[in-house]
Amino acid sequence: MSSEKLVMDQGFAPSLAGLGLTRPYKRQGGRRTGLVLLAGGCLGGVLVCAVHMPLVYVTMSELQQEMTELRNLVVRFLTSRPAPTASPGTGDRRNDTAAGGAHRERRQADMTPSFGDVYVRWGREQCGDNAETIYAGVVGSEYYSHHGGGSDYQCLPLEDVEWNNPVAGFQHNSFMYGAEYQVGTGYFSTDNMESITNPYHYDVPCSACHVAGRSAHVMIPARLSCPQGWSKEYSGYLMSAHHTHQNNKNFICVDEAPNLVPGSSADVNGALLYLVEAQCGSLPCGPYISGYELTCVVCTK
Ligand SMILES: [Ca+2]
Ligand SMILES: [Ca+2]
Repeated sequence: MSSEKLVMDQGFAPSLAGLGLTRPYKRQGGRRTGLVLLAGGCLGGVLVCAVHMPLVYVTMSELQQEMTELRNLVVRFLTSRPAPTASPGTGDRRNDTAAGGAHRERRQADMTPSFGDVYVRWGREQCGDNAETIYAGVVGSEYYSHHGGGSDYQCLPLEDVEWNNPVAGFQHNSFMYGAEYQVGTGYFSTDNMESITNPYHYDVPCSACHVAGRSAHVMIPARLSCPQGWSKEYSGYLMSAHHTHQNNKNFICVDEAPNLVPGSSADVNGALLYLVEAQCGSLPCGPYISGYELTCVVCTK
């Protein structure tokens, strides 16, 4: 029995035929460049293997060709399988009706990842046209002259405030106060102040905003416009605490045409908001001019 016949008789070639490979291997004595020893199940010595297992001689070019065919088979097998996330129901597989198509579209829509980003619009009780107002609120933080406590400004909702086992009176020594504008006329637009022209001492609204289809936001100080490729949410003035006050605050971007909390003109202090002026010398004096009030913009992408 020739080596070629041995291969065909002992099942190796039929097993390839089952995978779609029907071309038999041929011995080519002059160009034996490769040797494949099928040793699966062979626990004996080399001679036993020689008797019970086929030695298949193939040229390297034939081996490469067979490997290409195997790879193509695997690719066809994998690409012919339906994607798990888009797999329709049994009824849909049997009958591609309009209802089945709608069902598939609905399932695909349900599984389409939705994403977005959130930011606070300081000074405005509603978000812009392209954003959803998650809630409207008022700005709060620790009292301006307290040495400790929280430091950053918060946007506290006005509606549906919820408590959990509250105890009347003060026991815990950390506080939240409302915030007031500490800025007079001449900077902010009065477009959204009703008939009021001076925002000084008025309390500060805010809104939490969700923008769909965006994955990032950035507040850029000293800018009123966004870089190319970014969408402007709003712009305004940079504000923070007075530099001599004991309670440090963060910097926030307050809308250039802010709202005022109606009826809040009383000077009761709390957390305070001041415009921020540049100090050149420590900042580069090229772009930054000492005494100028810093602007800001919030951008999404
Ligand atoms: Ca006030
Ligand atoms: Ca100034």
